[in-house]
Amino acid sequence: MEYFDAKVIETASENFLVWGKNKKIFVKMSGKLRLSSKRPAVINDKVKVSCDETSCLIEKIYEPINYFSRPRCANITKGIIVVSLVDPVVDIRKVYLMIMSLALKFVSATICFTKKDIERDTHENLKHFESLKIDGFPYIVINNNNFNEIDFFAKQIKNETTVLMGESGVGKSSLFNNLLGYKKAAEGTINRKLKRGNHTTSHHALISILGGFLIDTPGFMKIRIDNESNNTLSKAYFDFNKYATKCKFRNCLHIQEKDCFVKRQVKENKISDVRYNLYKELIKENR
Ligand SMILES: Nc1nc2c(ncn2[C@@H]2O[C@H](COP(=O)(O)OP(=O)(O)OP(=O)(O)O)[C@@H](O)[C@H]2O)c(=O)[nH]1
Ligand SMILES: [Mg+2]
Ligand SMILES: [Zn+2]
Repeated sequence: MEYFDAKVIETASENFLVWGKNKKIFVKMSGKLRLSSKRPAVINDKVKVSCDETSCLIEKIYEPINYFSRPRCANITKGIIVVSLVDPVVDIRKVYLMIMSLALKFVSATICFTKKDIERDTHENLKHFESLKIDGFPYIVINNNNFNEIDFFAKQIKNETTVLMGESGVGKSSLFNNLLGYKKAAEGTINRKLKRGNHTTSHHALISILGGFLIDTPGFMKIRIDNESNNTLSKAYFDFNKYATKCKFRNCLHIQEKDCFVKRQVKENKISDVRYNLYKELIKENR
């Protein structure tokens, strides 16, 4: 029996592809781990694998720096939230929920609007840009069929482990492939210099890119923030924090409190009202 550490690079129900000992290996979770683990191994988990002559098994999942159940992934340092302008039309509330789910795990978000080539509903979309602009999140508007935004993405994902998240059909895989195309081109030159190949590059679920990793995930429609206390929720609004220090009460939730500096920022349009109203709803739902 042989043991070694590996990285999960693809998952499909009970089957996993891991990268270990400089090759791709198909594995399943060991029976013992299935019974004892609270969750399955997910993409980008670091795992301990055992191999005998016939098969390999995941024996242990190492404690990740963070874990997401939707989309399933681990050890993430950056989130790119992909939202299409049309087909489907973006629900800005879902975007903010995704930003929050990342922020709760100290992961910063970049927003990528796709399908700018399809012109419809312009007025509604402009409103979304405005609120994201006010809140200061980095964002870009792209056309996946004519992609030349590599400078922006290089800046965002360099040395990061990035997950692409968003509803089904918004263009995550298209963006992934566009970045993969860039990677292939860029690595061609590097590899020629180093005179060695890179086996992970051909993989389409997790690729190594720009000193980090990029993960494509299946889309999801629903997103919920569960089991968080109101104080945690208010802290997940990173940009509120810098104003919250000026609220009269130290544990101000920025709802009914007097002398709330955050509420004043909303009035003065320094925090978008769309985002503040969603925050209020979340706090209410959480009661
Ligand atoms: N016109 C246009 N079509 C796009 C653009 N981006 C993606 N599409 C199309 O939108 C459809 C869905 O794109 P995908 O990349 O498969 O979407 P996805 O987010 O990976 O979807 P799931 O895998 O289901 O989560 C495909 O038909 C793409 O060709 C874009 O910028 N412009
Ligand atoms: Mg896809
Ligand atoms: Zn306050």
